[in-house]
Amino acid sequence: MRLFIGLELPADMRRELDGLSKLLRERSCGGRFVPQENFHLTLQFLGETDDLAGAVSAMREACRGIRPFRLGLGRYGYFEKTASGNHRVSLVTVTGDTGELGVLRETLASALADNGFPRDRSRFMPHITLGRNVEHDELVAEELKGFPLSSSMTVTGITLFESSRINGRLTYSPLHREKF
Ligand code: 2AM
Repeated sequence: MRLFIGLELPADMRRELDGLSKLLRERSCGGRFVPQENFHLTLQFLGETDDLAGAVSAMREACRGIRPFRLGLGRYGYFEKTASGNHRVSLVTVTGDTGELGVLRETLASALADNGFPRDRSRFMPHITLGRNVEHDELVAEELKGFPLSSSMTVTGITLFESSRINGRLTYSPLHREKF
């Protein structure tokens, strides 16, 4: 199965992101957009693996020293090319206790390596993906960057997701939640 570990986002935050995503759809041509229910923040992509027990054990180890922390939505941006091989990722940055988020990602990366997963050496650039290969010009990017985003959340745990197609729809199913 195709697995990744990330943060679930509260409904009000996903609604706010969907407002920005609607404007992005109006102002751009083409691209694949993430539906509101799939918005999340990826901490570690595991890829194809059946080692559920190893992933859960790494999550448990990683969360041991972590305390709840706050994150908020930053603003619209995009990467031209990402670790996942997409040519352009339209995204929203995050604000708040990003230092704590970085520590969580690091401890998770180490715990996964200790549990036999390949060490992920890619640079962590925390973001929430809105769409892939979405085309727009700089003027539109400036307008989107001005879109007001104000919701925030307390992060109290991490989630192991399975990514699969159910009736043709890309679905992220939570398999395990580890609280801290
Ligand atoms: P992205 O949003 O930055 O593209 C589930 O597929 C999540 O795992 C996506 O949000 C995606 O992050 C990330 N992902 C998918 N394929 C990946 C890959 N090959 N390498 C790294 N991350 C990947």
